[in-house]
Amino acid sequence: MSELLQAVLDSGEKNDLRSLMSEIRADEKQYLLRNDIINLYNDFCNKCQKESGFKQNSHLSKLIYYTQEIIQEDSNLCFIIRSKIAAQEVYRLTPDLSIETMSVQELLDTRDRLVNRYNPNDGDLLEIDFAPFYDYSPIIRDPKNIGKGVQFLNRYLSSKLFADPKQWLESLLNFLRLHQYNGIQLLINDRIQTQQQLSEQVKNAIAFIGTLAETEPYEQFRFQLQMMGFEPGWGNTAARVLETLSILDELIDSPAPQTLEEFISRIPMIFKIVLVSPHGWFGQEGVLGRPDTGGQVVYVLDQAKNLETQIAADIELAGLSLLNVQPKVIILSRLIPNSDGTLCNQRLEKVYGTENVWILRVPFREFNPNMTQNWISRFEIWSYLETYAIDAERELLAEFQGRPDLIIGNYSDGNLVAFLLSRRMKVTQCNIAHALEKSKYLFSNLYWQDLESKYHFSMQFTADLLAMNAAHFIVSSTYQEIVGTPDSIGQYESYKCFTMPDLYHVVNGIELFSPKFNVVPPGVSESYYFPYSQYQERVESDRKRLEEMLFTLEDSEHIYGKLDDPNKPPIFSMARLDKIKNITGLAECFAQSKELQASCNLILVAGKLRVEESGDNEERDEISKLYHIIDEYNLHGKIRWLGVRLSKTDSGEIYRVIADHQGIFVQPALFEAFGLTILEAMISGIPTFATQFGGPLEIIQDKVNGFLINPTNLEETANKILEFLSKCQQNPHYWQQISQQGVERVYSSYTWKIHTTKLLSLARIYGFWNFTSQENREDLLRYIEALFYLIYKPRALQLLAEQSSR
Ligand code: UDP
Ligand code: LCN
Repeated sequence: MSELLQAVLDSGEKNDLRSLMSEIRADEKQYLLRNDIINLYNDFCNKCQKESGFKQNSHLSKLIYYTQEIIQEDSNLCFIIRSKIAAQEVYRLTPDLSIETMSVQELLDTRDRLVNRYNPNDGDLLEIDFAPFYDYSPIIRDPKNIGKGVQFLNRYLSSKLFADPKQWLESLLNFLRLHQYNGIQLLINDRIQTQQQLSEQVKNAIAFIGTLAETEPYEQFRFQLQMMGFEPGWGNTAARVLETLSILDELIDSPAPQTLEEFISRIPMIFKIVLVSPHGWFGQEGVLGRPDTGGQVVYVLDQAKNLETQIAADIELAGLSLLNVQPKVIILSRLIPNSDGTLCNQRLEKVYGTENVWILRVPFREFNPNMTQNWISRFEIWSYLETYAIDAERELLAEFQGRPDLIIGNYSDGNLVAFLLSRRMKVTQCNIAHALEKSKYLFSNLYWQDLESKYHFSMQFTADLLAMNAAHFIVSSTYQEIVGTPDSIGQYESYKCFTMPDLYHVVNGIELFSPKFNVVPPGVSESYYFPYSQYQERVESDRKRLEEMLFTLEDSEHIYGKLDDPNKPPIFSMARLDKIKNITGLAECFAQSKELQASCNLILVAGKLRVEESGDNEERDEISKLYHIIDEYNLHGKIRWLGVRLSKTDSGEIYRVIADHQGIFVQPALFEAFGLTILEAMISGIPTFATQFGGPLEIIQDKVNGFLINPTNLEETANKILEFLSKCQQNPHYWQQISQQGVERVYSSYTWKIHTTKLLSLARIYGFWNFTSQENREDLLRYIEALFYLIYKPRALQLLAEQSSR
C-alpha cells in the first residue's frame, strides 16, 4: 500500500482522515482536482481548528499534498496519489477505511462511469498499451535522469556493445562505410575491408599525419589518405584529422562511452534537414500574433537558421568544403492561397540571412476549397494531413534531390506528418511538441465528445500518441514538459494513462523513462534581442518611433488608450490574445490594485482591437473581455493596448525601450509550455515576472534573475510587483541588478548555439544507435500504423465530410 496512506493509518490521524473523507463526500463535486483537494483540506483544518503544525506537517497533509485527484463513487473515494515524479498509485477507500489498490483499468472505468459513458453490457473498449514495445529497450531508473536520454543510452549501449568486441568493431566498420554525400563516398573506402585493416590503417594514417605540419590543409594530403583507405570527412587540417583518427584509435583499442560520443559527434552525417510545421501562418513577416501563430514560428525559423550555421561549421571542420558539401534546411509548411497580405501563398521562400534555408509550402488538397483556400485553425486540420504528407514527400524528394537526413516534427500536426514522412522515407524522426494540448484544457479527454465539434481532440490526442511513440527521439524544452514537478504532472506524463470514453482506454501511452526523451531548450535570436544597454547597436530613429508608439502616439486604428502620465514606469506584456495567455487576467490584476495604478502604466501588445476583425473565437472573447475590464474599472488614462503586428526588428527594440523606461515585463499565462517572450524580455534587460505554471519555472530562478507569479492569485501578483517597485525605490541599483542577472541567465543557458550543437549531436548518436543496435522497431511501427488506419483515419475522413458541407 502507499506509504503515505499507511503512515496516516499508523499514526493517530486515522480519525482525521475519516472526517476529511466525510467532508469530501459532502462536497458537491464528484471529481476533485489538486486545487480543490487542497482548498478542501485547508477549510477542513480551519473548521476543526487544527494548529498550523498539523496543517503543514502531519501525515495527512503529506498525503493530501501528493494526491492529484479524488473521485467520488457511491460512498467510496478513489485517491490518485503521485508520491514520486512519474509514478501514480490508485486506491479505493471505503467509509470504514478499508483500502483496496485499483488497477489502471478500474480507474479508467471509474472515470467513464462518472461521465455516464460506461456500459459493461456493451463489451470492452479498445485498450491501447505501448508498454510491451519498450520491453526490449533500456529504461532509465532514476527520475532525475529523465530527459538526459542520450547520456544514458550511450552508457548502456556502450557496455552492451563493448562486451562483444568483435561484433562491436564490425558494427563500427559497417557504420563508417555508410556515409555518402550526393553519391560521393565519405570516411572510408573499399581499401578497408576488415576490422583488422581498419585498426591497422588508422595507426598508419596517424603515423603519417604526425609528420605533417599541424596547419597543413587536408587537400594537400587527401590522396595519400585515400590510398590508405580514408575518404574526406576526417578533418580540414592535419591537426583536426589527427585528432579525429586518434579518437577512433582509442575507441578501437579501449572503448569507452565518452570516447564513443565524442567520435560519433564528429561524423559528418547530417546535411539535409526538414522541419515540419504545417499549421498557422508560417512566414517571416506579418504573421506573429495571429491566431495559432506565435513562438513555434519563431522557434522553427531560428532553429533552421542556426542549424545551417552549425552544419556549415561542422562541414568546414570535417574538411568537406572541398567537395562543395552544402547544408540545406527546408521548413515544410502549408500553402494558404488566400494569404491575407502575407507570403503564405508562395511555394518557396528563402529565409533571410541564410545560404540555403527555405520555407517550402505545400497546399492541402482542394477537397473543400471554402476551407483549403484559407487559414484553417490548428484544431481543424486533421482531415488533410495524410494526403498532405504524400504530396510533401514528393516535393521534398525533388527539392533535396534525394532523402533528407533528419525529419523534425513540430506540434501535434507536424509530428504526425513527420511520422508519416519518416516511415515512408526511412529517415530518423525527431519530435518537438512545443505545447501538448491535452493538459492545457481541463478534462479535455474525459469530455472529448462534448468538445469534439470545436476542438477535435480525438484526432489530436491519437496523433500525439502515435507520433511520440514512433519518434526515434524527442526534444523537450524543459524537464517538466516530460514529467512535471513534484506537485504537478508533466505534459507527456498526461499521456501515460487516460480514457477517451467510448473511443479507447490508454493504459500505457508513453514510456516516460525511455532514453528517447532529451531536454534541449531553445534560444533567442541575439541579433534582434539584445540588452538595452548596447546603445551602439541600437538605431536611434527606431527607438524614437517605437517610444512614441508605445507611450504617446494617437492612432485609433491600431492603438487604444491615452496615458495621463507617460513617464510612469510601464508594466509591459506581449502575447497572442488566447485565453490561456491570460492578458485579461493581468489587466484585472492591474485594475484591482490602486497602488499599481498609482505607480505604473499598463502597456499591452496583443492581437487586434476589434472583435469583428478576428476570425478566432478565443481571440474575440478576449478582446471583448479586455474592453469590459477597462470600462468596469475605469482604467482610461492608465492603459495602452496596441493591436499591432510588429516586425522582428521592432519587437526587439520595443523591449529595449521598455527597459529604457525602467519598466517590467509580466507574462501572466495560466499555463506556458516554455515562453519565448520571457527569454526576449530577459535578454533585453527587463526585470521579468512570469507565471509559475509551466516552463518559466525552469527559466527563472525566483528573485535571482526574475520573479515567478501565480497569475490566478491577483492580489499576490500585484503585491509581488509592488514589493519589487518599493525595493527599487529604496535601492536605486535593484532594478539594474535583476536586469543584469536576467541577461546573464539567458546568455549562459538559452542560446541557439547550445541548442543546435546538442540537437545535431543527438541526431548523430540516435542515428548511430539505431543502426548498430539493429533495434527491431517494426512491430511497434506496425502497431502504430494499425492505430492510424483504424482509429485516426476513419475519424479524419468523417471530419472531412463534415467540413465539405460548410
Ligand atoms: N509575438 C509577436 N507579436 C505578438 C505576440 C507575440 O511578435 O503580438 C512573438 C513574441 O515576440 C514571441 C512569440 O511571438 O517571439 C511568442 O512566443 P511564446 O513562446 O512566448 O508564446 P506562444 O505564442 O508560442 O504561445
Ligand atoms: C508554444 C508555446 O506555447 C510556448 O510556450 C513555446 O515557447 C513555443 O511554443 C515555442 O516552443
